[in-house]
Amino acid sequence: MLGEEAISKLLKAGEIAKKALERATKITRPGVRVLDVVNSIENYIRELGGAPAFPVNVGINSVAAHYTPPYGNNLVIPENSVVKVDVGVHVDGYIADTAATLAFNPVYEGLVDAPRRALERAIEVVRPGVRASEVGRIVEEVIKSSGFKPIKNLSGHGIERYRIHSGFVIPNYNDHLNRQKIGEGVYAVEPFATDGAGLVRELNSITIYALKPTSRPLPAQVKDFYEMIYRERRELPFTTRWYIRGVEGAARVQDMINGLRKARCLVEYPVLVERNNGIVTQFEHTIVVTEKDVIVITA
Ligand SMILES: [Co+2]
Repeated sequence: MLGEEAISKLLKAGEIAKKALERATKITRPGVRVLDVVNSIENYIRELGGAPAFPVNVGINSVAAHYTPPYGNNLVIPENSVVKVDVGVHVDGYIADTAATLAFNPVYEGLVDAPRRALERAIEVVRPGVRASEVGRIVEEVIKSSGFKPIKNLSGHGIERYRIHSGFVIPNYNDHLNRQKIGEGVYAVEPFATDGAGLVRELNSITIYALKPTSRPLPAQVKDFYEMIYRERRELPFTTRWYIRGVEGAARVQDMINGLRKARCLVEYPVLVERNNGIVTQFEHTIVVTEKDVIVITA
């Protein structure tokens, strides 16, 4: 059950996420440093009274998700690229998640348009009692009829307080094995399309992490670091650049990450790339479903 307070915080998170994504689409262009984009958006989220629900993700070309630039990184948005920006905002743990794709070459117009229209069509059917697989069926149909493939191993998701992925999966295809039905709650719908294989694989590179609670006592070297992040974020994703103060600090924070991994209290999110290096496009909105209403809080 979503109470009045929860709904008002969700609406606020949605409003901030929408504004942050709008700013992202204005400042993201070829030649701009990706690190400057994410810093600007994350600061803007804080200025507006929210906090990032996860580090701003920027996926260039075949990178589908889970990349944020690390501290000091000089990656620049390339000419003719396709860029996805995925923004999450939380207000007191209530999360809004939204994404859009920008293409800097008109040849990609169709590929960008496919998940945008799939999202529009999918949102129209979301209401209590509808199967998640029905949403997926529509996403698949729209993307395939545009001549592209949906990415099958990426999906939309239920959202709970301080939890980006509740365990509820909204597939991007007609997944007959998924018997879940939409009920009252918060859902992110996020169609991904590609001209590649329609699957992502993990790279070795990791820039996004989350804490994993443990019942065992934490080693002394990582205890303060763990507790500082847990107080602020609980199990919401974070990135190391948020905690680095200067180049010397970078080595210290990396030691902390290694310590958390060793203590088995770290979740790592490898960068996801299209299996055939196809170009990937994505749009995403967060939807609040109540008994009476279906509200797209990021639109
Ligand atoms: Co999402």
